[in-house]
Amino acid sequence: MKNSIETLQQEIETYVIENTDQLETFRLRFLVRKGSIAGLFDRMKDADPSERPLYGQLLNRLKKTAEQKYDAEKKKLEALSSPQKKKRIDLTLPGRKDHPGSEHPVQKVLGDMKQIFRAMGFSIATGPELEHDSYNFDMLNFPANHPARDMQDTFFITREEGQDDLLLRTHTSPVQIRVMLEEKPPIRVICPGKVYRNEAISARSYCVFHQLEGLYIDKHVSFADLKATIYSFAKQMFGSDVQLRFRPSFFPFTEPSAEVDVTCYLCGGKGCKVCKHSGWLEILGCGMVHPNVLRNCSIDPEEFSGFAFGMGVDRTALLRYKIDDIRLLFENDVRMLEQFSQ
Ligand code: 2U9
Repeated sequence: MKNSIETLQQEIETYVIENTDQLETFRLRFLVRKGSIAGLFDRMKDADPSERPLYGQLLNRLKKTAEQKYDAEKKKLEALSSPQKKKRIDLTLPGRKDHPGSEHPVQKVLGDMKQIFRAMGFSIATGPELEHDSYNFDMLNFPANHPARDMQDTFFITREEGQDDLLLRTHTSPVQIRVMLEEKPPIRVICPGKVYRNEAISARSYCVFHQLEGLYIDKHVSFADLKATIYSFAKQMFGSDVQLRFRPSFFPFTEPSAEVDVTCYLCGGKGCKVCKHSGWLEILGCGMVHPNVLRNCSIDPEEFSGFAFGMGVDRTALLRYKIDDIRLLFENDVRMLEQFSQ
């Protein structure tokens, strides 16, 4: 008797009901007056009286299982077939809002810069952000005691006696070194990317920022070529009415070197808070590639010359989109990013 109850219990639990016919077969098999559960109740009278309470309990549980399964499966089948519950598409509903993401303000500015240089015949090169000390400093003619090499300014990753240290690049110039080592002139590349400096973080400066540098090497490249390229770039980028001025400067990797200002494109050169009432905004640094740098890359400075330039991208993004804190560019807060979805 106990075995029969257990076998039936298992049969009920594993019984597959996928349609109304199977549901009805289930009902007829187990739940009707002449079904198998009722049959077992009838057999109770032949059992040992001392065991009847236990069998009664087991049979009641069996009956309950069958009834619950029947009810649940019936509900499921009804839900599937009921016309109101069937999923119908309401074509009058407004569409769901799309969240396609948006281009980051820095990428928008970088995109414009790249486009201008691409049209002038520059190709784009990228390289690793984790760099060798030699590519970041030595090959670029930085003297051994240059302050930029200081732990205070540069994020060194490894520093081992007698080995080339690894660091987070402080400019994208090592990418141009890699290009010069691999390709022969003429070379005309721009190198956009992230760079790292160990600086105090504030609304105006951050430990990571974006640069775009450029390099042009060929026979007879002159400072006039540099000026023409920068003029063309600045007028396309900041407005055809901006004026430029070149101020003498110094970088280890260029000689002569200059810094370039444009008339403030926010106040038209009249003077405002952004240009600190000077009427000018500094946009980039540039110069003729130092002969030592060419030599370090096995390019003969007697045969070839070149110019290079470098600019920060983030400040232009801040000014263009009226963002007052550089940190907002790196936090990826969707409330900020959503504002650039057009
Ligand atoms: C090679 C040779 C020369 C790249 C240059 C600058 C001048 C420059 C700064 C602008 C603002 C960096 O983002 S910033 O802080 N850059 O002033 N960069 S010339 O010169 C090179 C690069 C590579 C092989």
